[in-house]
Amino acid sequence: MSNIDKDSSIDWARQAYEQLKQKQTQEKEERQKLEKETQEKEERQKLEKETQEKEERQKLEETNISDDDSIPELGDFDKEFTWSAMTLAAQGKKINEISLEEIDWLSRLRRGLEETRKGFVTDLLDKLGDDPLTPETLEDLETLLLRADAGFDSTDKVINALRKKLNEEVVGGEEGINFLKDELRSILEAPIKNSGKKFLVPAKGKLNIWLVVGVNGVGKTTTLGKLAHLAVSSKSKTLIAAADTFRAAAVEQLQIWGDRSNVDVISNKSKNADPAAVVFDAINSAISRETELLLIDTAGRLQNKNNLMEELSKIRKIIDKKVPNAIVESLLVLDASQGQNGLKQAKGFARSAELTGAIVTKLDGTSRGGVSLAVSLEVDLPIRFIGAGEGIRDLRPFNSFEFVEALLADK
Ligand SMILES: Nc1nc2c(ncn2[C@@H]2O[C@H](COP(=O)(O)OP(=O)(O)OP(=O)(O)O)[C@@H](O)[C@H]2O)c(=O)[nH]1
Ligand SMILES: [Mg+2]
Repeated sequence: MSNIDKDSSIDWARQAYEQLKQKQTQEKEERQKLEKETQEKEERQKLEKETQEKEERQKLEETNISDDDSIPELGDFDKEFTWSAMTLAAQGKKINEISLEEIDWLSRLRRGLEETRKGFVTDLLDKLGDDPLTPETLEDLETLLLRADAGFDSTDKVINALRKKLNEEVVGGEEGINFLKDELRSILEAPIKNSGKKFLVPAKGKLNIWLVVGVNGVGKTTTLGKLAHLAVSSKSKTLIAAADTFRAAAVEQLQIWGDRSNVDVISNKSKNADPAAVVFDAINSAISRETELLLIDTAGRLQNKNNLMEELSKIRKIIDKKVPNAIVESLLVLDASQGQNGLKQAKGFARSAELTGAIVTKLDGTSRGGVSLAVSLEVDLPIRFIGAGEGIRDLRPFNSFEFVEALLADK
């Protein structure tokens, strides 16, 4: 190798060295950047989880604070009271038979349905006035029913009946409203009549098992807590099974509701406990305690939808095998604010969860209360209870007369 050659080879080598050095630095920087990003992501996730857990804890604590909201108080003698009392009187109640619980609930229901009513009835009543019904009012009514998420089938049924009546005679405003109320009631009543039970109450001296099912967040656990309160108020020996073992805070949430009504909760706090095993234990306890009503809370979300249905049928098998004589109800909880989506859920669950009834929650603050009609007509499910608020008293047995009156209440 000549000197020049040697020099240029050193040059070449230096350049190569520099290049490698640069590459190494670059790679090192990239590695550091990646490590930093991963670390930041992990920290962010940790923080999010902590915030979420903190929020869940806070929510649980808040539920705990408003502890004695189980006893209603008599409010003012106002329009709300008068309306509630008249609604009870219209069902044949005598003055001395009217309870504060009923008045309190009707006022809450009326207030709860305000949003649905605003978008639906107030408009209609405004348009109608005292004038007779016209084909145009029917068109308006059609739009309003659909907007309240009553669904196409219910809307068609009501509009066709009204149209038929209108073709036969002149229908005054008030008469039209009364006819409408009858039609709505008959839709809601049909599945209740088919079921042979006007109201769902636990049979005395027997084991009744109510499975509370539904997609996540619709209000299953809250509803179950309120059901426990209702059952205890009507002196049924009650027990709760915490079969939602998927969500970490579920047992704690249920325990709070159990404490509020003085009802024991059977649970298994270990991670990934088998829900069917919890139900098995709960049935054993129910038998030895001579429980009349066993309420079972179930998960709303699992890894996928098939798992959820499989889990429900596994629970059901345990019940059928262990206590074949128990009176079992499978109650689907529906969030009214989800409107037509709830209808889809109902159809899905009806296929695989042997549903016997529905509970419509969150009727307060939604304008989609009409979905109750769609569920009755299209899924033929009797609505058994309705919830209109987060408090312990905000759930009552479903009464189609009161529901329709509250939905169509005058301003
Ligand atoms: N406004 C209102 N909120 C309600 C009603 N029922 C339940 N909620 C609220 O809805 C939220 C979810 O309720 P949960 O009872 O935890 O629902 P869940 O179906 O058990 O949820 P998962 O167990 O996660 O599937 C809570 O914040 C409840 O307070 C109701 O009738 N009205
Ligand atoms: Mg729950």
